[in-house]
Amino acid sequence: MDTRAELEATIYDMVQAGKGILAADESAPTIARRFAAIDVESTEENRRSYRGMLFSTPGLDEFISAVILFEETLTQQSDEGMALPEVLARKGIVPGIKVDKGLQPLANAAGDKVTQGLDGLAERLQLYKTQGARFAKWREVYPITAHNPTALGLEVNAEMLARYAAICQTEGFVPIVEPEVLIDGDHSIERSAEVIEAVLHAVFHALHRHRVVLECIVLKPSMVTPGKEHPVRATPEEVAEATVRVFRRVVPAAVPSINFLSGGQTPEEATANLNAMNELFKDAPWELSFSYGRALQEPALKAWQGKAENAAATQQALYQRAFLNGAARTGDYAPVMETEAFI
Ligand code: 5MM
Repeated sequence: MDTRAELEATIYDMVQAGKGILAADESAPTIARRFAAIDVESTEENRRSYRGMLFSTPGLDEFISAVILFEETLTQQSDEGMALPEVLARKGIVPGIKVDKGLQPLANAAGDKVTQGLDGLAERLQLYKTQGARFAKWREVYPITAHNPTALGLEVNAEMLARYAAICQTEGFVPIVEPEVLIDGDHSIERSAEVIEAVLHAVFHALHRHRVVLECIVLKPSMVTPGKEHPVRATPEEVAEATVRVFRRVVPAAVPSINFLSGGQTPEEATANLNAMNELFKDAPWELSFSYGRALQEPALKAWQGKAENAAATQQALYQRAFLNGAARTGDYAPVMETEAFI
């Protein structure tokens, strides 16, 4: 298969009606924080056991088309001795890999950050391909303050995402392009809209300069919401309208799928907001989907508590959130389903 055909086949498998992406690519410090919240130590065995349990959830493939993995997971095995990427692939779920190496402060742009990891990326992708990965993910992070993101931050982060995406496509990997605009702060929904529009404008300009094939990327952005400390919460309809208004201005219709991150929204908020977008904007030019980490995993982690005897409850909790977000993909979710669907 040539590279373009490989990219198209992967996009076809990743972007499916009624399905979205599970982000299970927490780096070592992040998974340690998630486990600490349930009083579980972040050992390699605990991470293997937890992720193996998630990926073996019966019926996961009904609502999940792809899973983003952390590097270590590519070489770990299930309790039955099968490589974890293979556990997913056998269910028809596409395994992918987070390839960025985390954040550093951006020099001369106080408050902004930039992601590391471009050195040797092509060679790493060649190895990851032999381990079963077919797509990659890279995250840039933008804080919102009175001064951030700076003009320099917008430019440098966009350039990093575009260089990463171009390298991925050259190696036959579909790039998930993740510009995360943080929800932290007391900013208004209007300020969030202004920043996200500027961020995406810069990102798509850079993707164009680097000749990235837009038909073969997945965009993983933040929704337009007020900051977490803003006194007024927005309704799902307000979030949907503000988000789609901005995205129509700056995301070309050639992009097949927008898979939102949850970014600190509660699982219920993330589902309701996605649902409102699909209910109100059935004519949107892109799929409006999810690539949630916390919003899919939080209830599963609470159910697990690090105990093998809670495996069935853990899988049930993940399946329920995947089911509800599957419903949100078509605008068919209702909050009442939170309690009714699985009793
Ligand atoms: C799952 O977390 C991913 C890796 O984060 P770190 O590098 O900080 O460990 C992260 O990129 C995640 O995929 C996105 O933030 C989306 O996850 P949420 O929880 O925001 O939906």
